[in-house]
Amino acid sequence: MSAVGNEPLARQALAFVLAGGRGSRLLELTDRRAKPAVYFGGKSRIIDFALSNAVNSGIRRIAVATQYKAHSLIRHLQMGWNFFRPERNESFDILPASQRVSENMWYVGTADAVYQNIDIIESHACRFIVVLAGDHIYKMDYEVMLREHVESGADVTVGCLEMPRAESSGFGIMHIDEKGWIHSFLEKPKDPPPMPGKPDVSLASMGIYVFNAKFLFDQLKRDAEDPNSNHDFGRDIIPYLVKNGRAFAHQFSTSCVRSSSHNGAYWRDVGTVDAYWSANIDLTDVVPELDLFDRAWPIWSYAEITPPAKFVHDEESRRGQAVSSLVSGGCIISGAALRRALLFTGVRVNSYANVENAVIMPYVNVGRGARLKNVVIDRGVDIPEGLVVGEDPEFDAKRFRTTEQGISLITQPMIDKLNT
Ligand code: ADQ
Ligand code: ADP
Repeated sequence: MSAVGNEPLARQALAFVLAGGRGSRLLELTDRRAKPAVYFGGKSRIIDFALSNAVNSGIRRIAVATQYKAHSLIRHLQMGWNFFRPERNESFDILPASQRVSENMWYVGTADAVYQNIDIIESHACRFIVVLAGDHIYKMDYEVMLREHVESGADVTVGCLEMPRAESSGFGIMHIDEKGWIHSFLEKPKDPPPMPGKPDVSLASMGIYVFNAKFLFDQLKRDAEDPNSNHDFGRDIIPYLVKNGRAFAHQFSTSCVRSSSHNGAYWRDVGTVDAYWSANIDLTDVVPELDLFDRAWPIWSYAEITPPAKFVHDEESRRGQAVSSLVSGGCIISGAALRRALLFTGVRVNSYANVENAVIMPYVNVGRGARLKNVVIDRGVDIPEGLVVGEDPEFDAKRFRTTEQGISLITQPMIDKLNT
């Protein structure tokens, strides 16, 4: 075997992370930031999962395409992910839309986001391009997928997983043969076809792809000249290759996770406020499905230096505690009681406050005596003293953004309106 043959395939790959989408079903959470920049899990942002997977898999060349409301995302990437060194054959490129081909040109679709940066990617002379979405929560070893891609001899390998058919109409749905070759691919079908013998299950694309680099560049150039194309991987490139090329399916399973955790093949598209709330609150379970404490597969991030979380016992109220909760650095829980709460950095909860089933983003202040239940609170919100949320659904719906599951999303403009 040649020297190159012994090298992990990940070291011959560039990860291209698509991080331009808004994620509009997250409502006000993505008013000011792109979905990949939304906070998750107490210390991270959503994009940290795909980037950590890339780094933990051994990939050392990463490019991130940004578009919608990218300011906080770019700041996060610069602060937290700026440790790649060209002299070690590493690179980290942030590629904002509208600055490349022409000044007015935004990325039309996901394939166009790669196409517009082809010269930069080509300059890294990689053998494989791993296209990733920057908006999913999961742990996955892309080296396993790369190996399958090489062994099968495919032009493209698509990551996929089984999913309840009823929940799968927002995904690319495929049929594969017993060897794993993809025979059909429908992007977001209204009535998703089931897997053979499994009427309630469909095989869904995770929106992640491995290509041989040269092959991808040729396909992107072909696609760029097609006037009928939307220049999108899911709508154009993948369906075309399923018909005209060799497209292989890589099935996401526990064997794709090289880590000591018990969590199996955890994957979430936290696309709605309900899904976002649940995935965060699940982390307060005794043994959560997603193990953030797993040192074999750390989730890297930009972390502010903060003092430890502090719990102040108030003699009068006899409170000052959080149970079944995750509390980040810089938080002060003073004379308040928390249950099943996830607190990001720098949150303050003041005396007599009661907080339950709550996801609270950085630097929120919860005023004295507030009672908050089933909430997601955006960064920096100042919750007034005595505010009650989660006890009267009709009243909540008038003041805040309430979801099907009865979660209230609270932002500062909503609080400001209470007083006018
Ligand atoms: P969607 O997730 O709906 O479906 P899309 O909206 O294109 O596809 O987003 C894919 C990724 O690209 C996201 O991470 C998003 O942030 C980013 N993105 C979107 N537009 C972009 C742009 N113009 N520039 C840069 N980045 C952009 C896709 C596939 C489906 C698959 C699902 C899995 O098309 O087949 O099932 O992902 O979630
Ligand atoms: P983060 O995603 O880091 O929480 P912020 O909540 O500070 O970021 O804001 C996200 C982005 O929105 C910022 O990077 C900034 O560009 C913009 N922004 C922040 N506050 C305001 C505001 N009050 N009005 C308009 N834009 C804002």
